Amino acid sequence: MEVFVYHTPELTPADTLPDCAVVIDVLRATSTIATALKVGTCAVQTFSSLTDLVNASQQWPASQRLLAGERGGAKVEGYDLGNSPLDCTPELMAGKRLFLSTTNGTRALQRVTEAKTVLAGALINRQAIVNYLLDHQPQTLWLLGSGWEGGYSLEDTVCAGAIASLLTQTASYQVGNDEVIAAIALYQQWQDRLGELLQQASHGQRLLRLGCNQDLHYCASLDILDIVPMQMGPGLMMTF
Ligand code: 3SL
Repeated sequence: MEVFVYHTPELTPADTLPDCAVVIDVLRATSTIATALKVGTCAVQTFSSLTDLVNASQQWPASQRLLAGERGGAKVEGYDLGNSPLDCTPELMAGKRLFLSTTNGTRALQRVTEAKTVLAGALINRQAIVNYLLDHQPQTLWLLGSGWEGGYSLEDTVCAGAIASLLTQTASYQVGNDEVIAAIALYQQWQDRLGELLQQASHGQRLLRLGCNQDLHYCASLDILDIVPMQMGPGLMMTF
């Protein structure tokens, strides 16, 4: 088995897909997807386009849907929610379908939507994702960071390193590209100060300016959710 790290969707090879892709958007789309599923939403349907989201959500009864939209870190006007995992309470989510569009995370999910298996990974569900990968052993694995508008994101790469460091300690997974080694080194340097790293990251800074301090604290918490969000249809994330 070979593991590859790609920092952004733009850096992935154009004409191929892996057996399994773990899409990572620590701040905050994949942290939100994992949390929403953990607290009882039936499914999270993801869209890169807000228009597509609105059209699809209208096929669903109003009492059973929630619309979550984020652009530039802020909630899209008129939507029920933005993209804060802390808004995902059992009271709000239970039994509902969450329709979600974010700046980068949902776009990264779209890049690999045709892969055989697509998972949503974050620091909060890192161990659950690793357990799945060790049990299922896909031949080729991409750890795909969402980045920010085509650029590198520190927090996604540290999460890729957190996953890869556990996988490559086993005999099952070989290093597929240099980015894996760099991501592991980043994680090893910051593993005891993940909160501090997220605060230094440019998107962390953006969210701090928007008052999202608690989100950063939560998204930096390692291995707190035992949940594996998996794509069950195009863009449709459910629990495994
Ligand atoms: O870019 C994204 O997909 C979002 O996760 C960004 S934010 O953290 O909601 O601002």
